[in-house]
Amino acid sequence: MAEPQAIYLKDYQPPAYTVEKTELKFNLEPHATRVSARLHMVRHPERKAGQALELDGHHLVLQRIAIDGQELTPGEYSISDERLVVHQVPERFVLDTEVEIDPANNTALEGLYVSSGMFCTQCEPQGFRRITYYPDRSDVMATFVTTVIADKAQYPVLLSNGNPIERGELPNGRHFAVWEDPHPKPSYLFALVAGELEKIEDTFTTMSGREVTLQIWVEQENLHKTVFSMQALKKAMKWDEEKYGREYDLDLFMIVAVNDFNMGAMENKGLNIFNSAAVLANPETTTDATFQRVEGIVAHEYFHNWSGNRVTCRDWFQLALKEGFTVFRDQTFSADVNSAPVKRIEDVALLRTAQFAEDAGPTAHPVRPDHFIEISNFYTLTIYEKGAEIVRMLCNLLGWETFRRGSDLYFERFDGQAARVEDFVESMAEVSGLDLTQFMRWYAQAGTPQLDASGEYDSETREYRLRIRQQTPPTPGQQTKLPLHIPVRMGLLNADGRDITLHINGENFGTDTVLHLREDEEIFVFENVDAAPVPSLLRGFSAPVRLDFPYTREHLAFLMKHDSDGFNRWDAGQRLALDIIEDLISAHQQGEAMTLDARLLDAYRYLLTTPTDDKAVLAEMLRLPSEAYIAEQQETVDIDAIAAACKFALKTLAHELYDEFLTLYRSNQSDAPYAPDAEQIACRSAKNVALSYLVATEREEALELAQRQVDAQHNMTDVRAALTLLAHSDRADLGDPAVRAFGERWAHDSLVMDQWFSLQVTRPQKDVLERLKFLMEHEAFSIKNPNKVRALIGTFTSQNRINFHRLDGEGYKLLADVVIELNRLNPDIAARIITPLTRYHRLDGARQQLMREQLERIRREPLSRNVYEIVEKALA
Ligand code: B3K
Ligand code: ZN
Repeated sequence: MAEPQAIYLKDYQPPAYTVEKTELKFNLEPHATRVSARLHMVRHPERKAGQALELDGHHLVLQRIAIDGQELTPGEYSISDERLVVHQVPERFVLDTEVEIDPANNTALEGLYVSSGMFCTQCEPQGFRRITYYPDRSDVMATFVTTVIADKAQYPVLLSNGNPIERGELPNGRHFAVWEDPHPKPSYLFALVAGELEKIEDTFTTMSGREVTLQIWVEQENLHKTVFSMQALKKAMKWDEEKYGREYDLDLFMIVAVNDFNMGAMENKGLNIFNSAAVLANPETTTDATFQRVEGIVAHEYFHNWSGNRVTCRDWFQLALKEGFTVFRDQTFSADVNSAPVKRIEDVALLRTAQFAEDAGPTAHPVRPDHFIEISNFYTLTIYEKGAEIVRMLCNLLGWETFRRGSDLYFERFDGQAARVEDFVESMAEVSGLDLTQFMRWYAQAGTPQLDASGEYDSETREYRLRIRQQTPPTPGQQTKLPLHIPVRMGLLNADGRDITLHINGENFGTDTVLHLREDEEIFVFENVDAAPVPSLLRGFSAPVRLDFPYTREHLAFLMKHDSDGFNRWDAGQRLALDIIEDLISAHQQGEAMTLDARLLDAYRYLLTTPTDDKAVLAEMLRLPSEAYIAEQQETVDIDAIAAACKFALKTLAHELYDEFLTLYRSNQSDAPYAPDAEQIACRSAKNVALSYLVATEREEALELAQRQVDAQHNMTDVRAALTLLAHSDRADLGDPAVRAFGERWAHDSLVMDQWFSLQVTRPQKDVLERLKFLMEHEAFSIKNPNKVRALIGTFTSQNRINFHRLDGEGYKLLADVVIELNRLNPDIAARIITPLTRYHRLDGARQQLMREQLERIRREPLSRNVYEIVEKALA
């Protein structure tokens, strides 16, 4: 195979010919679907006349081609696996093609495929070229009319984008439906669904008084799991009107749930297609965390209607333009309708573990990459989460009102167009008058900036001097970095724990301000300071950076209690725990006995005994930093020492504070009917965190509480939490039967079986890999279903660090086997699931060697572009 070639942003050119109107006709058959396309095309005004017409088309079988009604002879065009070239075309013409495709054998789940007997599509980023010949790029925006024809008995429901305009019967038991989407859109937003589906329906009246019909289409047995998503959709529609002034623009909005789906969901115009795991929810089967995830994803896809669909991306290098902004929008929505501080804590925790790791690893890339081999590999935490942090920084720099005006300007100016990152940032610069030139570097430089801060108090001058240095580490292909414009929100606390008023250059900045760091190093001088203060830095996590300050443990305990910024109170607690766990890690490495610094106990005792009305935040504060987060802080990662230290810290806290945890557990018990609302979620979260400590003591009483919580079957959040604790304990006599019973009870529910798989492969026991292999033979498992692969393999390799990194290399070998198989079936999933194998650079020599061996074994296979690109980077 020829080596896949990279594509560069600097080579961008508009297409030679663009499409104004697209008419499609699908004659659906699982193994032989006929797709006819009539494209009304015209030369792009910026491209010179007389050029050949090049269309994308991935492994299509051409049946017919005509221009302006004239069939072409074979000499007039040429075809390869990826392209159709017509050597000569007029300035304006109508192109007709007909191709045949095989959706039933489409295991890549891109383009048109069959999932649980229904036809569905996934076209972003480049799936449409698997359906028909087309300029499959986001800067070609056309209106669509789509006719779907299928067997009526098997596929009674026929859906596509836009509004239904006609339907009827055909001979031989077939029927048809015609859909028209009046909003010009790129091909990646095309969607089609055909199957035996049922719907729930509701309506939403927009702010201008139009009534929109809302439908959620699912398999009949899932109808009872749609109510929550419908509510979430309505909330999101209302929120986008109130917050951003954005109204929905069609008379119909549909969501369809499908079982085989590579990602969470897809924002196709008027017809969002969802992974069933991201839309179906019910108290009996769904945990609080999943309810919140579902709500966030429903909102995210809906918000794309403006940030992504009405204004789309000029090219795929601009992916963060829609994803960063839309994630920021969904984060703000979730914060508004749930616990805002917990939402921020969760988002930052994800960023600091997973995104920082990506930014420090072999696949690090800028939020706007300048080249790629396979764009599907760039649906990453960097594009999504760091992209959202950049938009958040802009919002904080401008203030909400001005940011909103910038957003209005952007939507108005680029409506119906394909835009670039510059267009968004320049809209923000224009409304605010700010110079955002240096800020643009956030999009261009990969790597997480490191901030080193230190403070000095001068009692003579009554000045506090805060020195901050910034430095972004080298990343692949980017050896040197320029200083960024970094907003550092901060305050200074006096000895009583109160914020003091900040004076800089004689000016009063109140008690909380944003410092603008622009140089490699800057000193900020605060005047009129009575005594040495404790700085609270990077409040609300005002920039996606690592920040070090030489805090003592006393400082951290003090900030944990007193900081007026809720996020920084949590973060101080995390820093304190991390610092103390790092001592335990050293002790373990030196073969010494571990002892837990009493300051962590005191901090926990304080948290457990001080009344609070924010139980959700309390629960977060009681959680120790994750092993993944701790690993992120280490130069050389010692998998075993981290696990031993965490276990020791957990058990010590649990034994010492048993009564306090028990009180917390008991005081949050409730028999109230389940609701996934913020107040109940907070109680369950506090209760289940308490239970995790109680069970860590292995006392009979604690195990009984867990057992009773499982038996009560009150809701899935409680059952899953307690069952996981039992299954992970050393008490196989309790864990095994409970796990077995759960598996039998839920054998009919595929989404619950995913949870059942996950909770078993996160067990710390040494035989877990063998159990995993056994579970891969289970009838509920299928390597072709991405949810199953994620539940078993993904969960194991990313969350069961100690067993994945077994020293005999069996964990790595298993992952490589799966990657090799998926490389053939579903390259997108193969290239995602491989990630843990690429993160070997900071491990010990023996493990590095074992992991590289597996990567090299994969490299010897005939590889998809997806896996090729990742493996090449990992081994570079
Ligand atoms: N835009 C889609 C992602 C599609 C990815 C395809 N490989 C989901 C989202 O971000 O809303
Ligand atoms: Zn998105």
